[in-house]
Amino acid sequence: MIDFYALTSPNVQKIFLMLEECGLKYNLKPVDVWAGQQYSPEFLKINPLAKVPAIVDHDGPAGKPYTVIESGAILIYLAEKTGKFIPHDPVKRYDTIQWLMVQMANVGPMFGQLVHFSKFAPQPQEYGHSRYRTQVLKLYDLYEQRLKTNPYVAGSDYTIADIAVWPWLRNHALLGVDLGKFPTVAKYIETIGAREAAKKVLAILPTIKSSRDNATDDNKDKFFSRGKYAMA
Ligand SMILES: N[C@@H](CCC(=O)N[C@@H](CS)C(=O)NCC(=O)O)C(=O)O
Repeated sequence: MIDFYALTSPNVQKIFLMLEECGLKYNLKPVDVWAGQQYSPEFLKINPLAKVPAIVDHDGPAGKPYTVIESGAILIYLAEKTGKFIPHDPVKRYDTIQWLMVQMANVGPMFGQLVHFSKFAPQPQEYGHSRYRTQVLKLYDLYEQRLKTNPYVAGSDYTIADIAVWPWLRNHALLGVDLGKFPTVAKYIETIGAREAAKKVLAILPTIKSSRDNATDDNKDKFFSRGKYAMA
């Protein structure tokens, strides 16, 4: 059994999708990061970085419990555990890992910053908004070009590189991205969204309680490391 520490953000959705795709059993352990629960001493023992997702696999390597943090590492761990969604062929395998890293190193941080500067920054942030919007649009274009010649991000197979990027690409409305300009990405979002596992994830997400919409100012400051929590 796997303990899955989660809320509802795109990085968490990747792990929901992977667990559902692999048919793995899991105990959902909600961590309301908008109420500061990521800083509880119990959770910090699991992830000293104070972020979800994290998993504890009670049947880890050598049959012992094993903790994994960072969504990209969790996807690789679960793919290797099950032998699913990571090809054995070396070229396809490294194509998958490369495209997983493109998501982790670029899509997550840039999309996340655009959401921050458009929805959460305290006043209009023209420079931050323009910079991150440009980065996000460049990334949508990267996937548009890539998917014109490949059905899936890493090539011919549906892999953890797709499981990693789908939750972010489907966030186009929140990001203010006009999907009409990226028709191949639009079709790809729809194709993955039609998978049984994805439909299950979309049904689970609204059932998870989060205080995101009524977080206190203090919890927001703590979450964003600002105000009295700023260190510089
Ligand atoms: N690179 C990490 C990012 C995880 C992440 O940013 N999680 C957010 C989800 S909203 C979080 O837990 N934030 C709480 C905090 O920063 O205090 C991953 O891919 O797993």
